[in-house]
Amino acid sequence: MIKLFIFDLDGVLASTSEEHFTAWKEVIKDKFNLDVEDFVEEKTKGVSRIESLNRILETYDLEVSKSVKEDLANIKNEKYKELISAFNENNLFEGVKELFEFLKKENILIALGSASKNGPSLIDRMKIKKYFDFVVDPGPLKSKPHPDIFNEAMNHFNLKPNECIGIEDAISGVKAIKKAKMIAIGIGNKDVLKQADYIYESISKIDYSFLETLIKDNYE
Ligand code: B16
Ligand code: MG
Repeated sequence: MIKLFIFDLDGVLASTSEEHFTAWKEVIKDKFNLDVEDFVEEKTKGVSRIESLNRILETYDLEVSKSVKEDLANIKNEKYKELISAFNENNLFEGVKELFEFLKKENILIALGSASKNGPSLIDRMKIKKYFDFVVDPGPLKSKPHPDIFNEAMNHFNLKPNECIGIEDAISGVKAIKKAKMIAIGIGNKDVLKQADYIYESISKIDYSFLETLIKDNYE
């Protein structure tokens, strides 16, 4: 029986994975006069701010000192915050509130399992904070694809992996859920999120009768 759903934020509840990548593209263009290509976006999804930067630098064989990296990460965060400064409940993806209402009716706990330090302020501004029974602080934890963020939510409620479902849009996030031995629902492209147990194009496409069955089944 499922008792907890752990939601990723960027790319699952709102479009903010795009704003994260736009901010990185601007930072790298300004610093190195280089256009980061679209295929790099997936590498930056779900991983921490500094790991996203490391992955971009690695892709283009760029080497910079630790302090320059820290500066770039800070500039990126300021740009990102500027890009989402007008975000409000209208930026929530279609079907998110309805899904939360459905889960509440089924007495399912809801946790936020985002790698983003901007997550708490964003859910506040999008007026969905009230639905969350727990918000994981990613600060001290190892970033996805490590399972720590998902384990933290599970442990907070003293649950077992087979009582939890994780919902993710990133390859690193799906890997983290599977390492935590939970059911993974992927949101996005089925050719990309191959490791997920179930894949939907978006939150609004999730089939509630299927979820009802999934919640009630016993998984070992
Ligand atoms: P911040 P998620 C992740 O959020 C983003 O996908 C990733 O691109 C970003 O680097 C990471 O949060 C850290 O975000 O810089 O705001 O702390 O997808 O796990 O909700
Ligand atoms: Mg995400």
